[in-house]
Order: sequence, then structure tokens, then C-alpha cells
Amino acid sequence: MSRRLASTKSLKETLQEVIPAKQEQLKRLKTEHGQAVIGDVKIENIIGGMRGLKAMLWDASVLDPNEGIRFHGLSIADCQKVLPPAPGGKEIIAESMLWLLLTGQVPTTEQTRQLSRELAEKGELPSFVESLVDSLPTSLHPMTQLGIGVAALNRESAFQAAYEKGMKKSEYWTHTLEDCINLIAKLPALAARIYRNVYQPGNSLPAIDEDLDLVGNYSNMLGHGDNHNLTEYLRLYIALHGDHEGGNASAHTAHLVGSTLSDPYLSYSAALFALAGPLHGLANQEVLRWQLTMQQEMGNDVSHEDIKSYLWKTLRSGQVVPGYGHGVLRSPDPRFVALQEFCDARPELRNSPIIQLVKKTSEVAPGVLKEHGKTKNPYPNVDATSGCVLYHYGLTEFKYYTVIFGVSRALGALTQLVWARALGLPIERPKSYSLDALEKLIKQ
Ligand code: CMX
Repeated sequence: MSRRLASTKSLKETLQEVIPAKQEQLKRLKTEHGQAVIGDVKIENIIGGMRGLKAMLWDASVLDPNEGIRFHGLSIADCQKVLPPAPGGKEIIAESMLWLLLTGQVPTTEQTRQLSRELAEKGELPSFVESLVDSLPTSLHPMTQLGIGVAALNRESAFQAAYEKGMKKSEYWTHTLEDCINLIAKLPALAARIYRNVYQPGNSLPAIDEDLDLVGNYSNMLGHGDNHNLTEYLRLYIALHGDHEGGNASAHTAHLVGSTLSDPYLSYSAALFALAGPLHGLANQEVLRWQLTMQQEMGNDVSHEDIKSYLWKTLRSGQVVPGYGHGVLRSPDPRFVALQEFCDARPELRNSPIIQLVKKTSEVAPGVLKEHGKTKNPYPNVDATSGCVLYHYGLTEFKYYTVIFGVSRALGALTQLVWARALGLPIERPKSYSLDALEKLIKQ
């Protein structure tokens, strides 16, 4: 992992430099250690959603159960120290996180600005996609609209066009990169258009400002560009949520579909429909709903004891406490910690009743969940606070929250598509068994 370089190399040039060493590393692993055993497959893995099975290559980030996520070895705190922010901002931005995820290197400020400009230049939607999205009923869920829009963008796929002409395998990654950058560039305009159509019909979208970063433009197009604190929050949230290693449902879906050589637009469209599931991308809205109900029932001036009894009420009614627990993490999610620090540093959030309630709940819930004794991780995850901050800042449309997550997750999922093509990874095809076949295997 290289630290910040005094370089003006473009993203593609930087990738061109780092890819050969990774290709060598992969070749060495395959030829010298292809038969090395790194774990067992248990029946519980097969019937338990492949939980815990070490079966995927994902290079940009690794999730440690106790430390949380690291992006090419950098913790969130490290990233906050070294990744260049937007002009006039302090938070990590999508461009610097994307550069890190793709290349394993910390970009210079100039490289980040160049990437911002490139994304802004490529940010406009083709007019047929605008007409398509405008023609969708406003009652159609924003995530369905986002998936449709992203899939339609594949008419522009450089990968598909080159594949039809018969490109060499060694050229796959360059066309994939072109598509991925183009898609990331267009996501804010697409996502904002959906927001305006559904929630503010008749309001036209501002033009993309080539001097602004990706999320600065997104915030502008959502109609919140004059709220610097919300824009900064969106920057942090979108950068932090960009990647969470490979096994989560959206990232894995992009990887699986991409492995068939479907282009990045189709692959990421599929990923968005995985993200739209209530077990995956919707938790932030569930937390908000739950905390608002708590607030309505108990008022703003609640004690720790009041929250404790509310938590037990939720648990006794057979529901999960939203925003707590995790499939991999076994300690407080550092993304939650980073968002809490963001809240603590701003008076309007420190004084916000909903944010105060989130904080108080996080002081009580782990003890209650430990006493309840079911969840393997009684600590808050990122979603314990993420939607509540949006709500405080006036982005109150719950159903839209997963769309923002969808803009974010593209950073990691599309990074991995570039690498999968650069490393020549094959089509995914795990072996499956029937229940009877499993019984037979056990008897053997
Ligand atoms: N409240 C109450 N019970 C919980 C719980 C919670 N927050 N989290 C887990 N449990 C329960 C499970 O439902 C399970 O119960 P059963 O044995 O009756 O099925 C038991 O504890 C063991 O679950 P686990 O192994 O600890 O957790 P899983 O890996 O199965 O599930 C997750 C992980 C996130 C789905 C789960 O913790 C949950 O439902 N949390 C609330 C929803 C949420 O916040 N989701 C956001 C996840 C954030 C992200 O993915 O980034």
C-alpha cells in the first residue's frame, strides 16, 4: 500500500502501473498454492446462506469482525486523515475513496480534482434515459426506477460494443473501467431525477457544475446544495458506505453477474435490486421509523430506563432492534462511530432530538441485547444513525434512502468489476447439492 504520491498520473495510468503486479500475485497463488486448504465447508455453511465461507476474491477491502472495515489496509480513521476532501470541505469524498479502492493508492489533491472534473463532464444522462425515467409512474419505488435507469444506460456500454467487435481478453479491463467511470458519473443525475420526479414534481434539475465534486453536484441536484453540512454528511456517508468487502448481497450480485461478462450497467443494475431487499439496504429507513415511533410514544425527554423498557417491548414482540447486529462485525461498527463523531462535532446535530435519541439508545441497547442473549453482535451498525441524520437535515423521504446507498455502493462493486476483468477471473459457478445428496455425503 503506497502512501500519497506527488503524482499527476491519471486513474487509468495509475491502474496500468499496478495491474501487472497483482496479475503476477494471482498467478503465483494459483500455481504455487492452488491446492492449499484454508477452511472447511460445513453443512451449516450450505444451509446458512454461505455465512463464514471463505469463498470469494475481493481485493479492495477486508472486514475484520472486531476492527471493522479496512480499505486496502486503511481504517476509516486513516482514510479521514489522508484522503483529500472536496474544496472547502473536510470529509472524505467519493472520488478519493474510488481512487483508493481502484488503485490501492492515496490520490493527490490534484488527481482527485481531475477525477471530479472527469465525472462532472460525463455526468449528463442520455436524453432517452431521461424520457424513460420521466415516463415511470411516481408510485414505482425509487429503487426500481434506479435499477431500470442503470440497466438502460447499457446502450452506451463500451465493453459490450468492443466485445461484439471481438476484443482481446487483455483489453477487457480498460473498457470495463470506461463503463464504470461513466456509470458512477451518471448516477447522481439519475438518482436526483428520480427524487425530483417522485417528491418534487415540476422542479427542474440544476446543471452539473464542473468545479464541484460528485456528491456536491448530487446534493445540488437534490435541492440541498446550499446546506453545506448536509452536503458534507452525504460526502462522508457515500464514501464510507462505498465498500464493505465482497460477500454482502449487492456487491456479490454485481460480481456474480459481471462474471458472465455482462457489462457494468447490467451488473450494477442487478446489484441494486439486491440492495432493495429489506434485509440489506432498507435498514436505515427501518431505524428511523422505529426511533420516530419511540419518540412519539415517549417524547423527547426520555431516560435510559424508558429506552430500556422500549427495547424490551420491541424484543418481546418478536422484532429485531433495527440498527443493531451484523453478519460479520462483533464490535461497534466504525462507520457508526464515524457518523456519531460527525454528529458530535455539529451543534445542530448535537441538539437534534432524533440524534440525541439515537445516541442515548446506543448507550442502552448493547446491554439489553446482551441480556436478551440472541444476537452475536449487540452493538450498533452504520444504519443505527445514517437515516436519522438525513431526516434531521430535511431529507425526510424514507423510501429514497436506499437510492443514496445505491449511489454509494457503486464505488466498491464497480471497482471489483474492473479488477475481476484485469485478473481474468472466471464465471462464478459454485457446486450445489440437494437435501438428499447432502444426507448421502454425511453417510459417506
Ligand atoms: N435484535 C434482536 N435480535 C437480533 C438482532 C437484533 N438487532 N440481531 C440479531 N438478532 C437475532 C437474530 O434474529 C437471530 O435470531 P434467531 O436465532 O431467532 O433467528 C439471532 O439473533 C442470531 O443472529 P446473528 O447471527 O447475531 O445475526 P445474523 O448474522 O443472522 O443477522 C443482521 C445479521 C444484521 C441481519 C441482524 O443482526 C439484524 O437483523 N439486525 C437488525 C437489522 C439491521 O440493523 N440491519 C443492518 C445491517 C447493516 C449492514 O448489513 O450493513
